[in-house]
Amino acid sequence: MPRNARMRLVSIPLLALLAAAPTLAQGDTLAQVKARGHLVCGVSGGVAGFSMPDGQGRWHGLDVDFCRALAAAIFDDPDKVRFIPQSSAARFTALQSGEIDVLARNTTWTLSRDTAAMNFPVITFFDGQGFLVRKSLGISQVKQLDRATICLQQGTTTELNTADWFRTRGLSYQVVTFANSEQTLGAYESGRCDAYSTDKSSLYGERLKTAHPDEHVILEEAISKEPFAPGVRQGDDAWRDLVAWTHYAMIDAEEAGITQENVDRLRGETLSPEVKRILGLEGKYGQGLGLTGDWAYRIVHHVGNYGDVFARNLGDGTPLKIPRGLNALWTNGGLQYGPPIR
Ligand SMILES: N[C@@H](CCC(=O)N[C@@H](CS)C(=O)NCC(=O)O)C(=O)O
Repeated sequence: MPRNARMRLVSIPLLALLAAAPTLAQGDTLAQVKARGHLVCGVSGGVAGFSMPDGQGRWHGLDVDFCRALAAAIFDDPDKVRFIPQSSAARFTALQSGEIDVLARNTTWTLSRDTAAMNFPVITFFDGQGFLVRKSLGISQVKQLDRATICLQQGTTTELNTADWFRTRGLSYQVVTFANSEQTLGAYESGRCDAYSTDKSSLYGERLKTAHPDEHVILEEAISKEPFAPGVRQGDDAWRDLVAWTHYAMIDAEEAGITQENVDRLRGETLSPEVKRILGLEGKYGQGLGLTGDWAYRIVHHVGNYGDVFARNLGDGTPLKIPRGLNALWTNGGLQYGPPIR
């Protein structure tokens, strides 16, 4: 099938799904969330480090903590969130119909998604698409997957990037697609595919779910840009601001040295004007967001700064051990940069 035909096949369902969304939710999401008494957050059903329920049904991960941070800012309570798992195919309709207030689900910000029906206020994690292969294949580069069969998930950017990458290099490949990561991993493990492709950050956890993680390797290369961003509905600027500034508060706090561990102690010390503004001790910066002055303090106190959240869910102290890489602060050579709270 020519490349363009394949692209059309993949992108039309997205637009059709969005157009067919039952009732378009309207209006003031923050007011609705406050009136309801909790946030409803769309997450993935099981991506280790991003959103995954534990044995007790408690959700963990970077996306989960982002939703908890929003709840902390709004309610002073990070537990006032309901998590609703979303498949890759259904996630955008769930947002459109109002089933969820925000989509925090390892979702890549692309132009077609942004212009079809939603907004992406801020990039919370910079990623790229990778490949998991058996070590016994003896390969170290993606181009060595010429003539390979690749397992991946439907309705994702992974599908589109793979087509681009192999076709532009004149390499042949076969794709087998599945509706969720459990099926995709199952097929890869059963030997149906030579490689499992998805966002590199997801592959760290997927590899650990295999029966023998040591027998598999994530290739070094990333073949695409996958900027993960929370999704909100179009036409609600106030909610979009709050979602963006929730992330920026965590970045600015990290840059200013305000951590979950020291934030309460700091409040009693002599502080720089910048730290005072973040903690809500100077100025009225919560007002513009429809929140109290201590909104950013609440986020760090209950959930942590971005570095705390990264370390807890993805860092060296976790089984995933994902390097900060592009997600380091800009002051440390990364891309995470928060505009000033002032
Ligand atoms: N970032 C890509 C891929 C996102 C995606 O759906 N990844 C899959 C593969 S790890 C996933 O989250 N699966 C979780 C699930 O099926 O519950 C996108 O936005 O299209």
